[in-house]
Amino acid sequence: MTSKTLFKKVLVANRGEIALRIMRALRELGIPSVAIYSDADALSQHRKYANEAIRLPGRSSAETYLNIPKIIEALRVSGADAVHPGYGFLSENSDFCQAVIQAGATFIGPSVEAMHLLGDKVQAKDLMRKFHVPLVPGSPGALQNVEHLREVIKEAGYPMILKAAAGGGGRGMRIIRQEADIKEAYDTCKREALSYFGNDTIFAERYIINPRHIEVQVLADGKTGVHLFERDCSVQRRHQKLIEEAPSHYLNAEQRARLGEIAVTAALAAKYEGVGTVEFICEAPDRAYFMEMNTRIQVEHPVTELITGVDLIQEQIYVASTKTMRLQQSDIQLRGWAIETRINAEDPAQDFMPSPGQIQHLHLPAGPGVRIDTHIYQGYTVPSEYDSMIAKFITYASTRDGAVQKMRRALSDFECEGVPTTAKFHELVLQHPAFLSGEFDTGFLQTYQKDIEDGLKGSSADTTYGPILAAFQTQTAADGRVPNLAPQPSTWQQRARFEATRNN
Ligand code: MV4
Repeated sequence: MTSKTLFKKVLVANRGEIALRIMRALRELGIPSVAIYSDADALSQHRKYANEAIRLPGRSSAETYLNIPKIIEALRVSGADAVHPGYGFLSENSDFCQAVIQAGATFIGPSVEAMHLLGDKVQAKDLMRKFHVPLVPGSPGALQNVEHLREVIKEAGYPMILKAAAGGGGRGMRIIRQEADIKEAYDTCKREALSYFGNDTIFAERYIINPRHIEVQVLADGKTGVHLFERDCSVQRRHQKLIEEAPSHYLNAEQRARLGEIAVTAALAAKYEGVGTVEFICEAPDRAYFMEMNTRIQVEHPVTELITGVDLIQEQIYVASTKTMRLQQSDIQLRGWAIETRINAEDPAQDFMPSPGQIQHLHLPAGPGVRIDTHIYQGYTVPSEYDSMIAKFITYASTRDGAVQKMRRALSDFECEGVPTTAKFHELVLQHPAFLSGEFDTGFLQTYQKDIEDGLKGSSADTTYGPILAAFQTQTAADGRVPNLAPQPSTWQQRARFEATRNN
């Protein structure tokens, strides 16, 4: 594939679907992989798939996938020359990056300096301001004290939002709607920033009500960079993304190109190396503001892979090992539409309570335009120790309607017994008129919570929005017929019932 030498062996410091995804890319590149696995993951696929596997004693994240000394020891034992951190766990921890380098290996990600800088939202915004990357209006640097905050509000008005400089992902934010909120919000935000992130630096921004969350995928080598268009992640619940799609229905081609350029500017400002994501909130298609830059491969990277045909993990490994890029902007074309739903072992009818346990029966969807990234198998026990995501369903078609149709088909083909999942919830969202219209923002689930809850409570997914849905389908089906998407009864369930009777 190339005359440049790639890594000789890579340790994957993660678990679950992303560990498998990375090991598959390594295998394609001819690079042996090393797994690390906890006692809770002794029967996991990532352990089996790797060329070598090293046990990290313990079950909790703290004892295993978050334990820097244990992972560095595994790195030494394995002789790997690079570490892929995946997402979550230590992927954005600059101390881990430093420790990997200290051990003589390469961290597959940006430099310690870039990670450190971008991890501090105040520093990151100061840098972006210098490069004319648009920021939320009325957002100065760190707040010195509550008087400083009062002055800022006198200028910018209400509502305002307070965030922790070391935060991200929405934890510890405080909204200020009136003067009476100021003192309490300031004190609470500062206290929570210290206890959650070990750093009490906080900053203020004008609060944008129900923005769209649009993020741009970038790839850079420190000197040059490209963007791979955007993902729209507006369907989220309590800062957890549930559905992502690419491209965004919200942007036209000109706005898309402009946002891509801004994202590349942001990456180059940080001398960024590797794959990264520049997060924006949008209050209008031509008013997108930089929020933060994530220095990892993200959960939702497959939607970008499907619309561009680029294997982001392979490119990430390529850039990390050769320090050069083999793609330029003109190599990257947007084609079609992709949607991802995150299947979590959670019960949507019980406020998304995690539902670990054994998968008694499993049938995964497949077929054209359907990609399933997962580590689960029939008989697998979903451990209670880690994140509850058990699969990602990603569908691809030439149009948004086509990708939605495929996703609804995939979700209804899915059979998973023994562990409640969020699949049914996704079916309800994917037939909601507001989702189908594409006209929604981060307030979607709050606004339509009742519709979805009613759907979960019994009335079948197919009848919930029956009349509106039928109208939509009649409008969109090319031949004017209303397709029957009602889930078919599971033949497995019928067979199981039959066998149970027979064995009695
Ligand atoms: C905001 C905002 C409104 N105005 N900042 C939440 C996660 C973090 N990355 C940024 N977040 C927000 N920042 C200003 N100035 C609204 C949110 C927000 C949000 C952002 C993206 C996706 C979902 C969200 C849900 C609620 C709030």
